[in-house]
Amino acid sequence: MIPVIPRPLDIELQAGHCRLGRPRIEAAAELEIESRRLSAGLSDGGDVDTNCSTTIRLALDPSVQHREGYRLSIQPAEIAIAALTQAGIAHGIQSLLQMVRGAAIENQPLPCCIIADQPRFPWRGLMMDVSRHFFDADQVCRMLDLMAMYKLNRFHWHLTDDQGWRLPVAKYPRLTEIGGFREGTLVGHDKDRPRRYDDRRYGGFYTVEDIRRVVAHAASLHITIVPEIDMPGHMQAAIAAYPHLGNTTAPISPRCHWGISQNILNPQESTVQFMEDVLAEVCDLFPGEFVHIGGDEALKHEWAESRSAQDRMLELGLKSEHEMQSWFIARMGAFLATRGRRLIGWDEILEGGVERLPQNAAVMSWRGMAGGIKAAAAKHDVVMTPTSHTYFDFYQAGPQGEPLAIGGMTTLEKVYGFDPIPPELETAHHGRILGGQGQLWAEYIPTPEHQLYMSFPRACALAEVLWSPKDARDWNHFVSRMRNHGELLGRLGVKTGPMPADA
Ligand code: TNX
Repeated sequence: MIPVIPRPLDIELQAGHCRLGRPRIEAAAELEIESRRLSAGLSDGGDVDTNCSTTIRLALDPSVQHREGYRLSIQPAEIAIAALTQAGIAHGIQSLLQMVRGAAIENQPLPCCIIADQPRFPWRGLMMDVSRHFFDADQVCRMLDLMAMYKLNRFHWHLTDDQGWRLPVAKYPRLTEIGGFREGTLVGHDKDRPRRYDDRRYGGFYTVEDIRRVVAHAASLHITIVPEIDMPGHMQAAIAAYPHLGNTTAPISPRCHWGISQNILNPQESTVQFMEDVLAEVCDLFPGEFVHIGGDEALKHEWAESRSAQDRMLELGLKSEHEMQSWFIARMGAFLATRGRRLIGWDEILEGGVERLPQNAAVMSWRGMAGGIKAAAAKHDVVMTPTSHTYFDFYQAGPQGEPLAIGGMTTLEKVYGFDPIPPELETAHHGRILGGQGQLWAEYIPTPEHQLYMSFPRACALAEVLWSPKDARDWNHFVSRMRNHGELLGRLGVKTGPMPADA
């Protein structure tokens, strides 16, 4: 068996074996980064037989059809990876490295074969919340490396929330100075009463250099970053820093427990301007097509209670607070369009009417798939992120014996059974489903080690769901391919969650 995850599209096993030895890598100059990564990967791949020597050739090849596809050929004395793009070469290298490391663990030579591979979906993502708990640039880069290993290619970076603002904004420094720190953190579960806090100041934020380093590292791995500035709700930290963004005069500070804040941005033109300034800096820092503006869980009580918010609603000719949220989101979409970017938001951005959503905006469907189905039918691109299958902050086992989590239960097998194309979606709209992603909400994920524990092995299952053809999916086969991966991840310093028992 070829122990590659995600399972390749097509594998032709051949007679014979390849003993790698100390391979020579031949690659054109434009594959320099990939070639270096292959050589680094091989040197930590385990014991090599130094008596024989093979050549590994990397080459761009226009006959490979898919942008991210590759062909990997393993012959007794020569290995070749061909692809249309650098990204395709990088994916081929990851497959080869998994095979080499698996073979080293099992003390077996590589079987000769020809693999022809390409992804099912273009958006194969992982979302990291760095607000509830802060994860520094090194940890982000580490996660990017692990994502690349499994061919995940979208890193959704949830940079701001009620509990902490982590993005440096030159024009509004108080966002990080004030919004980046809270006075304490909840101890135990948010549902426990009375609530207890550790009373320790907690926080942090990235520097511009941190962001640049992460963006460059992601680019070298062919991962696109999708930065998120969550608005108009989930803005308590920003309102604490700049109270004129809010609806009341009550003093507030960044939130110390979890759950949904009542604080929401006010709908005044000055606030729109402020957020445009923030997004302008986001566009300067991040090169990707999409900018995520959140839009989730924006409670509307403050708008309902505020005289000036109600006046504004009238002035704009809007009939409800939901319509006002849609108006706000549309303003952000229009601004992003002036920068050549597209807006993406959580499915609440549909609540003021799908017709109010800018036509090129995309939707992330988290409250089940219904929002995604509706958006796709209205010709919006969709990323499927339902709580039922993709919330990696939920328990993966237990709960007895597992570290405290937010709740829920998303086992590895459940993730493996996810399909981003719901059966009720008409075939004509299938192309609107860009893919899916896993969510690492961090209320109950306090450390980098714990973040990796919650991510793996579930991210492996998700990677296969998003890359491999649907009819190639086979739980028992996956479980047997997973066998080496616990050890493989262990060698990279990842302590995973429970691994599947062998079938
Ligand atoms: C809902 S999913 C949220 C997050 C929480 C998460 C916890 C979404 C768009 N919003 O703010 O962290 O639940 O599972």
